[in-house]
Amino acid sequence: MIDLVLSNCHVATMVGAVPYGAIRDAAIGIAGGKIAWVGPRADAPNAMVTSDLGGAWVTPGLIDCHTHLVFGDNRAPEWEARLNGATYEEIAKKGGGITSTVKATRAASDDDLIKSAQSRLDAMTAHGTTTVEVKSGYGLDLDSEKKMLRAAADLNGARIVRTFLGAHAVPPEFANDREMYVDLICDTMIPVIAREKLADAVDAFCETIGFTHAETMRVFEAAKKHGLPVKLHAEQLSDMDGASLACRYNALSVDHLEHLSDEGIAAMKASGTVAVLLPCAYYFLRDTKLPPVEKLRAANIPMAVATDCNPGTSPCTSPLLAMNMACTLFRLTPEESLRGMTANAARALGIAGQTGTIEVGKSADLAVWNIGDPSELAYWMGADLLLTRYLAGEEQ
Ligand code: DI6
Ligand code: FE
Repeated sequence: MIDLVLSNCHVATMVGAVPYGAIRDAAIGIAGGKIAWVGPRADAPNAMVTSDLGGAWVTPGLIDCHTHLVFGDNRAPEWEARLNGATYEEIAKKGGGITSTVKATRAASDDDLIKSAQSRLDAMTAHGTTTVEVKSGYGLDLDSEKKMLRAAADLNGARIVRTFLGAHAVPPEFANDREMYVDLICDTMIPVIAREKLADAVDAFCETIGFTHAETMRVFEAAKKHGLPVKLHAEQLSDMDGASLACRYNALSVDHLEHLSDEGIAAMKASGTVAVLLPCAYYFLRDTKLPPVEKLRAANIPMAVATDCNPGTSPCTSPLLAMNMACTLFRLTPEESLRGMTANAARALGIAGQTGTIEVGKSADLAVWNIGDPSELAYWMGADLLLTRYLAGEEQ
């Protein structure tokens, strides 16, 4: 029996060959929190309840597949310093940057972390997000990393996918012994986090100001040993050949990719790894090196788009703004940007069987929009286009 039919709507299923997988004048049937039927309104099944959407568009609920949503304080002063000429790397080397957020995050109570992250999540969900990936990586000791991951699980209003990012920066107390910090990640943090099921994947920051290729490999070995899939911040500020490394571990995604090489693209193609593009970080750092989108497109590599919400390089809580920037800055088409925030984002999180498209059997995670065409989602900047959301069939 169908519980609810959403009727009198246009549906961007994001499946099939027509643009947006669109079905006009459509209906969606929901049963037990899942999509049970989708098709032309004239053929819709009977249901206990029918809701008339008045000609609105329905898309899959948006999936923000790369965020650092949980953190203490913010870095507005550092941003001002950058406006006056300081670079991100200079600030990081002086103990600012990620390290200053680590200090604030360690000092924050569970409650502080949850409250501030919840208010950012509320802004995201108001723009149609139904799934958010949340990384740790501002604790950098076992207890503080666990505190972040627990805070992420306590957030309300969206499906939360958690990623352990202990290899985000070397914390100050290990500044003179990086190897010991990598030992701690591999021998203590990953085993505990895997055993206590506090994360769904392991990420690392492979970068001149982050971790070397060899250190990243050690982290991935530990993840593999403990049954956790990997992803990587790769080729953001320089080409460290991180994408190829990650693909040797069948990474779900490699993220940023401004400096991605042809070898990296070939490796991604072979391993089916998703390219996660983060145009808000590119914008906020006033970067000029564009990711090789045309080559990714030509190689048929699935591209996802995310906010990268974090206090240092992307204080962005709008998935729609990320889509707009993916188009204006990176030259994605509006359809690619929506696919990047739905179907391909689900792939980047390994949850494509559950959400990300409007297909029978998937969770009824839906966003209902006040627009005349799906391209408007990426077109308007800062507009409130969302009419309502459904999460597992429940109106939010
Ligand atoms: N790359 C980024 O853009 C963020 N983390 C990372 O590895 C920035 C994190 C920060 O500056 O706090
Ligand atoms: Fe990031």
